[in-house]
Amino acid sequence: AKAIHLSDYTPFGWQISQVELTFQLAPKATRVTSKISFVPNADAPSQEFFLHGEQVKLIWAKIDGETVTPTLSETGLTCDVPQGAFIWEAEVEIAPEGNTALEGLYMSNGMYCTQCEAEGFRKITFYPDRPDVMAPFTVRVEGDLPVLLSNGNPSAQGDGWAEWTDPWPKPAYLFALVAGQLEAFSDSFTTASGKHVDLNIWVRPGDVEKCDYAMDALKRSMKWDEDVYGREYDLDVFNIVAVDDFNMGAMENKGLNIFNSRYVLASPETATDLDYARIEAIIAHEYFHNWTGNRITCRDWFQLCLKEGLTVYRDQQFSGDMRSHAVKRIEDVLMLRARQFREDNGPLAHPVRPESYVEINNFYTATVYEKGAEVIGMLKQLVGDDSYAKALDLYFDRHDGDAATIEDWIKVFEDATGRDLGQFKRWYSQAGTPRLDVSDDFNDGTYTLSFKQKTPATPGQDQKEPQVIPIAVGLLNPNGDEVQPTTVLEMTDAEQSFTFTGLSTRPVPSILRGFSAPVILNRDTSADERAFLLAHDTDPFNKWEAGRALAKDVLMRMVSENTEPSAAYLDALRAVAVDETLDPAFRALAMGLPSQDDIAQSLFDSGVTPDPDAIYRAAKRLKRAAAQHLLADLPNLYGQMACPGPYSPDAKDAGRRALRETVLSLLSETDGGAQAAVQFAAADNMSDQLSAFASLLSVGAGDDAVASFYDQWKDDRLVIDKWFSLQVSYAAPEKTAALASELTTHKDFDWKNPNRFRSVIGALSMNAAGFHDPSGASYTFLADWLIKLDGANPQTAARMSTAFETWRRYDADRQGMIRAQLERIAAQGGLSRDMGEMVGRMLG
Ligand code: DPP
Ligand code: ZN
Repeated sequence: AKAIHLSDYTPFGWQISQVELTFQLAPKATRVTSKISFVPNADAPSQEFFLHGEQVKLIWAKIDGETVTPTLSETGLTCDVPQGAFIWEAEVEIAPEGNTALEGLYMSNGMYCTQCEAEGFRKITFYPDRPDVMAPFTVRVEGDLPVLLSNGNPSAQGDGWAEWTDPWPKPAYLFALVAGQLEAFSDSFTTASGKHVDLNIWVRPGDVEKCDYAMDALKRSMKWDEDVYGREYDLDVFNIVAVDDFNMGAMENKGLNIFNSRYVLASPETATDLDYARIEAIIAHEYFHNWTGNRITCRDWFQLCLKEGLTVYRDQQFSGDMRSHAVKRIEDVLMLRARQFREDNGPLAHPVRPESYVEINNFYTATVYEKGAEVIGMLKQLVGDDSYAKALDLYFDRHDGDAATIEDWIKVFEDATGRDLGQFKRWYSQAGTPRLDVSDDFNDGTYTLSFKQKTPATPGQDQKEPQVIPIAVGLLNPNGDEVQPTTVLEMTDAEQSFTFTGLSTRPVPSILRGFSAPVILNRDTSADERAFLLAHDTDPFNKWEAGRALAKDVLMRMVSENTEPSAAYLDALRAVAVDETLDPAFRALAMGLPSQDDIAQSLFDSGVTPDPDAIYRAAKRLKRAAAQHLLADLPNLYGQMACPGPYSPDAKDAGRRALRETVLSLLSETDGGAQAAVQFAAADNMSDQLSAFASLLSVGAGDDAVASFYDQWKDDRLVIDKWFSLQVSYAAPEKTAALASELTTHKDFDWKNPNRFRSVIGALSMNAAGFHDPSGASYTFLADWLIKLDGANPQTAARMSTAFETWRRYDADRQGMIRAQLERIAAQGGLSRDMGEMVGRMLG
């Protein structure tokens, strides 16, 4: 398949003033009639009239009422058209029932729904399916179902039909249609200017009582976007629909968001604290897209980070405001390192704004989303809060209704601040995680910090230029008092030094506070200094980071030198665990060990070939040592962190439960799961039940729980997803592949459902030691399933293939086995464009 390049962008030759669609729904043969008013685009070069269309059967087409015979191809049609404005009409037939790719119009449990981002609309009808073509839509839905929904406001309805009008011009990827046997959980919101908005969350009957938290999150999001960004909602109704079969988390279709049901439905009995937090964040994310994505959209798919980076940044700000900024920042960085750093340091590395792609679905990545959000956070630090607010106002003002670019985005910051951001733009074009080496010097009251930045080569980019790196720094004196509050150093050169004067003693530096830039900081730091910062740093992120670095140093030495767990670390761990001045959520995060994948990457970076078994054993050993060291404190802490009263998903109680979970998991190492079994039996909420279940599985005492959990929850698909995934996540390395394989024969294993597929095959790829078991069984198992799923759902299959992206870190045997699997996939006949591109890049 051919690559598409950013540099080849040309505007479409026409604009569309109006779209009218009629759907006659039928599972095997849905008819779609379109009437589209085209007007020549004076700004575009002259070109052939081409409409995208895939897997749609053309019944007839007319131009200005006269039948025409277009030339059809696999990807669309061309047709002779008049010089000036004209009206295109066509009728096509599509088959939603057979659509297992879950892109375009498809069916999920008897309900019709759509997913059009990025290029699914072309599977619904012939259309210029590109984001820079924006138009107002009117949609008539006909079908023998009680609920018939589309974008915008309801404009008319009757028996078996409904008509929707969306006055806001939008690109086709924001189109949505839903029809089914649905019930609404309803509420309303009054905007700052007094406009009444009906809010509905549409779910299957029986799920209505699981919508209150999502609704509450929606109302808080609407209010927050008014308060913080001055953005009001712009339609009379906002609908959300929960569907069980969905490739992604959720989708921001104008006025009709469609969600993977796992990010909507929650009750204390069935959803964990983490589920609640994710629901809040994703409801907010999709709602915030109404301004950053929908009112201002992307000119082309290379600009995806324009809407995603900004919207992730906004949802992170929101979650921080709703919960705790310190905890949220640590969680976001954990995720960034786990997913984006991993991507950025392997064969799939690409810039935040890629310059070419074969299949755009492969670029909905941690780099575009999470690094895209980091870039905005850096921009805000560099210009300051007031200028950020000014620039955003200008962005909304200047670009409302536009399909914009990163250049437009940067320009509003330049115009609002008078700064030249030319160098900053490299964050969008250079892939790879910059390494920041630090050295320091103290002389005569002057403290000097010297930095060197270097970004490793990534595919297609051998040479990197220096980037603008905001380095937030504070200084402590040896008593632990802050002698220099946080200041942001602006590094622009490859090597640069900064001085602090008037100091009476050599300070202890706290560098990259708040994780002010997405870089890897290298500095020789003693365990004592890390322990000092863990105890005294006033910056909560760096306080946590000091403990994390300490744990990482210890684990890496345990792996590569087979040392004993260090006493200094265990003492520091205990100090944090029992420090009642610290937020329990923070303590839980500070007590967590770095992931095995993270250790593997760090070993690899330091020139050591990581052995996943050795890492697994060292992590186990360290956990046991920690459990022994804290033994006297654990029962007490466990009791202290109980949450009296009815379950509340708020951050305070969730933090206590998180710490209690950490304590329980340590306790289980010493009591063989006795306390966990008690908690499992007594739990009245899913957080407590699942954490007990995990502890039992992790010490190999989970058999009874596996059986009883299934019996209790067999009718709740979202909970059964957890049942599948937890077993695989905690399987012993040599048993992981066999267990996963056995679970795929379970009667509830529905491989065409993406959530269920991920709960087994995805969990396998996240169980580091199990996935990399030296037998290679997991590699073969994963490849078999990727091949099978690719035939039905290329998008989800391709995403899951990233399990192999780290393959070059490992020893020759493992590399050989993974390469063989990648080559086996590549050799399949009829491989999708999605999978073909991914495998090709990984084999690179
Ligand atoms: N645009 C969606 C989201 O990120 C993904 N398709 O919310
Ligand atoms: Zn998004």
